[in-house]
Amino acid sequence: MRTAKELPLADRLAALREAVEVAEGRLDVPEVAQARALLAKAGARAALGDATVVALAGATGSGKSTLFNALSDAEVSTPGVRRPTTGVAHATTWGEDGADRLLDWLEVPRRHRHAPEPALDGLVLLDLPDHDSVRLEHRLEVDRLVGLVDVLVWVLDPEKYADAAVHDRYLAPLAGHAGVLLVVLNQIDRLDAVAAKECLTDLRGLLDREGLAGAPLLAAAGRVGTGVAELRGELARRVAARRAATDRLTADVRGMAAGLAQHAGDEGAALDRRDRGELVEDLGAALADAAGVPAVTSAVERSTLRAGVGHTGWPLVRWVRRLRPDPLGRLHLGDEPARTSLAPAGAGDVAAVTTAVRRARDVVGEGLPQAWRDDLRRTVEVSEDDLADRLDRAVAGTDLGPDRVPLWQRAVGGLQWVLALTALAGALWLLALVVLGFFQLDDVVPLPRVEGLPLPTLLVVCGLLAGLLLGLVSRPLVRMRARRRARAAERRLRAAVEQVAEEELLAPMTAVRADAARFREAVRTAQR
Ligand SMILES: Nc1nc2c(ncn2[C@@H]2O[C@H](COP(=O)(O)OP(=O)(O)O)[C@@H](O)[C@H]2O)c(=O)[nH]1
Ligand SMILES: [Mg+2]
Repeated sequence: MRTAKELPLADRLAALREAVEVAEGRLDVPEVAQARALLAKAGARAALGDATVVALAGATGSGKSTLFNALSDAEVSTPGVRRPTTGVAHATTWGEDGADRLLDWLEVPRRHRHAPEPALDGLVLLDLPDHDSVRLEHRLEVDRLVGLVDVLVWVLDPEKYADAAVHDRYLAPLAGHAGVLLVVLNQIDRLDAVAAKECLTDLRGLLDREGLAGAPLLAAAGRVGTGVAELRGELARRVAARRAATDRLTADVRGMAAGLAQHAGDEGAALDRRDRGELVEDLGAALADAAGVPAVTSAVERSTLRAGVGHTGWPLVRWVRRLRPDPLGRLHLGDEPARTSLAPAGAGDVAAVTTAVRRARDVVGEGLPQAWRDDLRRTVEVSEDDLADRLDRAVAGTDLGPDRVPLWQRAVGGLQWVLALTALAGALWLLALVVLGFFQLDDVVPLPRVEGLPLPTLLVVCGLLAGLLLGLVSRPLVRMRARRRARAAERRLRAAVEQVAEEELLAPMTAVRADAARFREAVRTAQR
């Protein structure tokens, strides 16, 4: 049944190890710890050589000890007794080294060494306690050893061979392990030929239906020696192949991988770049509001407007304006340490972020099994905690664009000064005329006139009017520039916020998805 292309056990174990490593700390399922234990078992067993550990298991009185003694050619285990000693396994070993380290690892203290018998050299045979013992510790010992041995010989008797407890608890779970199981229908001498045949047929059918068609079924009568030679031959074949340990571990790993596969899911559609882009945009929009991007944008606009009016307005108006605080300055952007004085996000904005995050989580988690979606939820919760802080720093650290005074504003500002000085000169001239008038000297100096109007009056009126007009004309341009600068700042702020969305939320989320894919691949390899 073994194909030439079958994956070597080492590769299978490596795949299982990778699956465990990816899943540990992510998947909250018992299978991960079980797989970790299996890896430990495999590592320990591999270091103990290629002996073949076979255990005789079965119910009280099925004839395990009798069969064990017959195979051991010695009274190692006393049949028909239920002293406390029957709660521990007995071992008979074939071969030179006595398999002491292996038996130490198996924690089987009672050992007997069989005389040299080349066909069975390397066999370690165990007589297990009764699986149906009234003593819990005996039953636990059975389960422990059933998990560790390479080959299980399940001894059934004609009365209880169909016992549901045995089939459900021990045999059916070995469905993937048919190679490691041997079933013996013992005490066959108690049936006549017809009944024996019927019994065997019935049992065979039962095993086949349990997925154990590959498990050999032998008839035996340990007390009279029937079938013992066949059983010995069956064991000799397994010992000679020196594969029992490998086969058992392979079966274990495949079974374990099948258990993990329920958390692996199917190949979901990969998250393509467009989906990702949409998610970042969606998250970014919600985060931008929560991070106060509209407030900063509006402050940039008002601040630029204020500065522009300051430069192009009538000089006296500038002074008044300068007394008011800069709306941008109040937000303390770009201070060290990088923190803003923006108000914390309102409940509505926080709710919008929560909704956007949940939406992203659903998209990223689509098609993933529940255990991975749970991990996704935990991952996102952790990310959300540092979010406000990261966002504030991102906003505070964003370069809002150059706030140089444009050349035209400088030119207008210069012109405003010239006009103001012109008006001032006219005013001083008029003042001088008043003083001269007081001393009755106003006729001494001739008053220049343009089109009949006195020149100083013209200077004052024109200087003032032109200044106010220039300020008014510049206003729409100043406003346009303020809006442009605000838009540029908003673009930069949104980019910074999207980067936070990408790094703090989307990256951890997609990392979960990537791990789920790695897990799926590894499990698939281990199970192949
Ligand atoms: N008729 C018959 N009796 C058996 C056979 N094997 C064991 N017995 C008897 O069944 C009882 C229980 O045997 P034992 O080997 O102690 O069973 P264990 O509890 O499974 O270890 C003893 O009295 C044995 O003599 C057998 O093949 N045929
Ligand atoms: Mg016994």
